[in-house]
Amino acid sequence: MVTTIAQDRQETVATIEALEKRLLWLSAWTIHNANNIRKKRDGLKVGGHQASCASMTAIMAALYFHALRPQDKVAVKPHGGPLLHAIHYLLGNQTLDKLQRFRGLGGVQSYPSRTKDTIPVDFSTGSVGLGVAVTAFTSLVQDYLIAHGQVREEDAGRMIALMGDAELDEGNIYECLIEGYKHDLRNCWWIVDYNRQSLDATTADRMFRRFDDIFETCGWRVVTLKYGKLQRAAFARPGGKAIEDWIENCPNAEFAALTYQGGPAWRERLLADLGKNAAAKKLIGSFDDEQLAELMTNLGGHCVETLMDAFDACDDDRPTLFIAYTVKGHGLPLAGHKDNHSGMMNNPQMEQFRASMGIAEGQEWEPYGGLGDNVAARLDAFVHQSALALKAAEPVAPAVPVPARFPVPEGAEQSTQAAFGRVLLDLAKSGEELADRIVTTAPDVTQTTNLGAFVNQRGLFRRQELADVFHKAKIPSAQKWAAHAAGQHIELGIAENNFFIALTSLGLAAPHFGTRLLPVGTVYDPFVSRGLDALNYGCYQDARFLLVGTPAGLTLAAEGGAHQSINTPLIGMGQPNLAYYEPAYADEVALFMRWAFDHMQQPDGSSVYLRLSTRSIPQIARADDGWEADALKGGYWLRAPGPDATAAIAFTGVVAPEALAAWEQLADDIPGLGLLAVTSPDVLHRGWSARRAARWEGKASEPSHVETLLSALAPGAGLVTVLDGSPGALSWLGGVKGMRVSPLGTDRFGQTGDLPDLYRTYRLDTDAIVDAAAELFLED
Ligand SMILES: Cc1ncc(C[n+]2csc(CCOP(=O)(O)OP(=O)(O)O)c2C)c(N)n1
Ligand SMILES: [Mg+2]
Repeated sequence: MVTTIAQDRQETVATIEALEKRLLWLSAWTIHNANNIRKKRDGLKVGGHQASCASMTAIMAALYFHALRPQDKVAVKPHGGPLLHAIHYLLGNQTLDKLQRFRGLGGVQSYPSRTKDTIPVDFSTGSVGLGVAVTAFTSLVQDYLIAHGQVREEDAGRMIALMGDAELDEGNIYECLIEGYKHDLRNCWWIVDYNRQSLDATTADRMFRRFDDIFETCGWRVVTLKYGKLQRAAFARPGGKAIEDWIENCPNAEFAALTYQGGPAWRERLLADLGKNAAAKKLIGSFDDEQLAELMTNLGGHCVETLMDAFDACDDDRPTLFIAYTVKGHGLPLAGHKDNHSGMMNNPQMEQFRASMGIAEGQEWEPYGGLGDNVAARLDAFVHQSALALKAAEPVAPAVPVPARFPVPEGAEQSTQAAFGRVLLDLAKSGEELADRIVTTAPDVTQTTNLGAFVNQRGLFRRQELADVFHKAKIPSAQKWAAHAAGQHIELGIAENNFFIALTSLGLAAPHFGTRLLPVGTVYDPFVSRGLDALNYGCYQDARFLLVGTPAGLTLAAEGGAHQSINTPLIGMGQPNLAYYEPAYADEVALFMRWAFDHMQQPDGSSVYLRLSTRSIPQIARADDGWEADALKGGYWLRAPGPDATAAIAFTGVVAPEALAAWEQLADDIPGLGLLAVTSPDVLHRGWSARRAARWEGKASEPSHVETLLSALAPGAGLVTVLDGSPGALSWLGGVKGMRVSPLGTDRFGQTGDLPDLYRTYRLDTDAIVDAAAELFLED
C-alpha cells in the first residue's frame, strides 16, 4: 500500500515535470513569436522575459497543478505573465490567437491584467511589490468578510503571491509586513523566485538570511528551498558535504556566471577549489559535463518534488514565505547571464530548443507537441482534473441598495469635511443595509478626517476583541473605539501605500468573494501623492472605493506648505477609473456620496475621489433640485448668465464665498455675468473629450455638458477660473468654445498664514477674482 502511494506520488511528480517543460516551451515560444516571427511595423522592441519565466516554471507547475485549491487566489510576478497564459492555454481557457498576439492590440497583455486579459486573473501585476502586498490585504479582507458573515470560514482561500526576489527591495513590502502583523495576518503565502538577479544586477550577498529574520520577526514561517532532490542526493554521497559547503559560500554573481558558462566551467572551478578533497574530486568526476551542470543548478525552486513537499507541509493558515532558490533563465541558454532580464533567445537557439523538445516545425503551438498521443492524452487529462480547472468563474455580487437621497447635514455654515462625517454618521444610525456594507479605513487620520463619529457607532474591526481601555477606565474622550469582529473600521498605521492597497483589496471584494463592500478611505489630501502608485494600481484593476482627500489646499492655512495640497485636482483629472468631485456645499457632499455608493457598484462605474476642506463656509439657499443633475455631470450655473453674457466666473470647491462675493461686486458692471460651480473638472473634461472622440469615430453624439453650459455665454466671452489648487484644472475651459481665460489657483508651494493673508498672497481672494475679471476686458 505504502509503495502504491509512493508510486502515485512519483507519477504525479513526473507528470508535473512534463507539464513544466510545456510551460517553459510555450512561454519562450510566445515571446519569440512576438519578437521574431510576427510582422513588425514600428521598429520598436516588443519584449517579454524568457529568463524570468524560465526561472519559475517548476514553482508555477507545482503550485497550479498540485497545491492550489479552487478558493485560492494568486498574484503572478509580472514578468511571469506568459506562464500564466500557457497554463490557461493548456486548460483551454486561452486561445491561440491571443497567444500569437502577445503584447499586440487585443492580445495577451505583457503583465497579467484582471481587466484586459480574458483568462481568469485574480490580481493584476506590473508595478513590482504592489502585487505582493495586495495578497496580504486581500487575506485581511477575507477575514473581515468571514467575521461579518459574508464568507464562510470553510471557504477561506489562501492568497498567494509569486514574486521576484527584487520585489523584496520595495519598501511597500515591509510596510505591509508590519500592518499584517498587527492584524494577525493568516492564509497568505509569498513564494519568492529567488534567482538572485534583478533587472540590472545580482542580489547583494549580504542579504542572505536577512529576509528570514525580517519575516520571522513579523510572525511569518520561512521555508527555504535551497537544494533540489538531485543535489540533496549528491550531498549525501562521500565528498558531497564539500560541494554543499561550496555552494553555500558561493557569491551570487559567481554562481550566476558559472551557470551561464556551463558544465566545463563548473568542473574547472570545482576542481580548483575542491580538488584536494579526494572524495569530492571523485564525486565531481562521476558526472559528465551536462550532468554536472544539471546538478549544480538543481536548486530547490527547480525541483518539482521539493516544491510539492514544501507546499504540502504547510497545510495550516500561518503566513508563509517560501524562498525558492532558482537560476534566472534556467534550462535556456540565457541561464545566469547578467544581462538576461530582457535577453532573448536568437533563432538558432530557439531552433535548438525546439529540436530538443522533439517538436516538429509547424507544431510549435501544439499544446503537447513532440509527445506521443498517449502521453499527451494523459497530461491533458491531468490538467483538466486539476483544482484550477474546477475553479468557478468570478461571481457577480448582488448590488446593495442605495437610498434615493441622503439627508443633507444641517447648518448655516459648514465645511465639506464635516458634512462628509455627518452623512456617514447619519448612515451609521439609519439601519440601511448600505451602512452595514460600508467599511472605513484611514492611515492614522481617522479623527482628523471626520471618520470618528462613524467609528464610534460601528466600532473598529479586529478578529480578536479589544477593549477600549480609556473608555473602561472612564477617561473622558470623544472616541469610543472598542474593537471587535463586527467592527466596520479598519485602522491602519501611517503608511499611505498600505492604505491604497487596502482600498484595492476591499474594492475587489465583489469579484473576489461575490459579496459587496463599500470601502470609504480618508487621507490628508497632500498625502494622496504618497500612495499614488498604489492608487493607480487599484484603479488599474478596477477596484471600487470612495477615496476622500481631506483637508485639501491652502485652506489648511496654519498647517503650512507641507500639508497644503496643490496638484491633486490634476491627479483626480488624470487618473483613469477614478471620478473626481470637489464639492463646495454640504448638499453637494450628500449628493455626491449617494451617487458614489451607486456608481461604485455599476458594471461601468468606477472609484470616486472627493476632495474636501475643513473651512466652514456659508451655505446657500436652493430654489429647487434643478442643480443636482448638472452638478453630477460636473458643473451647474450657481448664477445663470444673462442673455449674451460676455463673462463668467467658474470656481471649484471651497473658494465659493470668494467667487460669490466677486460675482456680486461685478454683476452691475458686467451685465449678465454668470457664476459657474464646477463640481468636477474631471467629469466635465472627460465628457468633452468623449464628445470629440465620438465625432472622430463618426458616432452621433450630444454636445458634452461643458459645451452646453458654456453655450449660455456669448461667443468670445471671457472666463475667470478659480480653485484652491492647480489652475490648470480649470483653465482648459477656455478651449471649449475659444474663450479668453484669467486662471486663478495655486502653482507654487503654500506657507503658513491665516486664510485672508494666504488667499490674498496667492490671489484667491475676492479682489483677485475682480481684478482677473477686469483683465479679461483690458487685454486686447
Ligand atoms: C515599481 C517598478 N519599478 C521598476 C520596474 C521595472 N522592473 C521590472 S522587473 C524588474 C526587476 C525584477 O527582478 P525580480 O523581481 O528579481 O524578477 P525576475 O528576476 O524574476 O525577473 C524591474 C526593476 C517595475 N516593473 N516596477
Ligand atoms: Mg530575480
